[in-house]
Amino acid sequence: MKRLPLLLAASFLSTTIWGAAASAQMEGLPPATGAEGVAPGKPAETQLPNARDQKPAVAGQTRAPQPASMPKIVSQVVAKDLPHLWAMEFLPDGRMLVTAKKGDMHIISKDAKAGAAIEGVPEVASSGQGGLLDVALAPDYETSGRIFFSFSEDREDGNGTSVASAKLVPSDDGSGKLEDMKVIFRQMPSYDGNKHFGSRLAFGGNGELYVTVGERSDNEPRVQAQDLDSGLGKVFRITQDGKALPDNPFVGQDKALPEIWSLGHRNVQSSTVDAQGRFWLVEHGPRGGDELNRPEAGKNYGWPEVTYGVEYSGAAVGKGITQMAETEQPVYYWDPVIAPSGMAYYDGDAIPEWKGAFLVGGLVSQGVVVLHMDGDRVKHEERIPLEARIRDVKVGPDGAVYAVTEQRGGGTSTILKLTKT
Ligand SMILES: [Ca+2]
Ligand SMILES: [Ca+2]
Repeated sequence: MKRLPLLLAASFLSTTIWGAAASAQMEGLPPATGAEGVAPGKPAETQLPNARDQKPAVAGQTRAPQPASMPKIVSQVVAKDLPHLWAMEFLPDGRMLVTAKKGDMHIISKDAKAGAAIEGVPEVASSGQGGLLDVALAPDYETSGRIFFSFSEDREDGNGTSVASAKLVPSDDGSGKLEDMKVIFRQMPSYDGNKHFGSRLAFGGNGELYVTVGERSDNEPRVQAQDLDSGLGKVFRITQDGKALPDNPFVGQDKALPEIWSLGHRNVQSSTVDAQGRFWLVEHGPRGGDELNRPEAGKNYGWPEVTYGVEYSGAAVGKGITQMAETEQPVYYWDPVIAPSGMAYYDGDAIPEWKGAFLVGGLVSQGVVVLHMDGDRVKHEERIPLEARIRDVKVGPDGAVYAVTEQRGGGTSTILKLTKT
């Protein structure tokens, strides 16, 4: 049986999740308390913005101060030398289910070994930013065994993000297979490109599935983020069979896709729900302009007509407009970008300072961004530097935070465990 080379490199694996921990040395960084060299009460971001003349629409919409007191956080390597991962979820028994960008899915055992690739995963288009992307467990996974996953799919007329559902049947040897696999939803139209596929999957409080995608990046497709007859640059809200919810905002409207929940999004690789079951996301902006949003039914989040930040060339995006009455302001934005991927709502007890905060992975900021909320506004932004691109973030059943790293251009991934000292 094929096994991935995988080294166990931590002795601090919680026995509640991982069973008896093997003895091995700890790897990680010295404890971190917020952004390096930045005093509490000051914004973690110290670099100049790319768009120097842009101003936030409301106070506290960017560069929120760090909290007055921050926990000391240590990171330990839970598993390393994994293939290039994209997403991770905890199974109810404490094992991890991971997706690898090139198209494999694995279960990682409690002693940190990755099982052989799970059978039955469809072909994925893994060039550029494509691949096997997010995975989510059905709300009734414990009885149904069903999982949902997103991937970039080769099609006759290009490619696009698709969502599939299957029953995961683990096997005794640490692998497993997918049964009754079906593609339940396809983002349309297809496009011949390899950028901005999104995507994340999150279930709302009533079992509805929120699917985030991208607008395919290039100038020609990206303007479709504003078009209701296009699936580019949207959030979709669908049933577990891939159908539009009957109370979606554009159901019954001429030339509008009924699955659309909100529009005007760029490329969304971070989403989660809060304690009330409300859906939140963080989207990749242009150069400057990553955004935290709580998308509401039928609302327009602006891209590419209204945005913070500038083009990668330094030119204005469109007319350089940051506010317009018809579009929603982000709850919060970053310039320069963090490059968000992965998001979790912290409802654990192990790090009490983070209770009710959002945790966001940063590819460019190379760590976890902690957003402390005051109602629906960001009150404090804290950063946990990890010296690695963070692709996904999850809260474990032990209340620790788990971060999935990646290396640019492929390479391997590591899973880090963050705990309070
Ligand atoms: Ca996920
Ligand atoms: Ca926006």
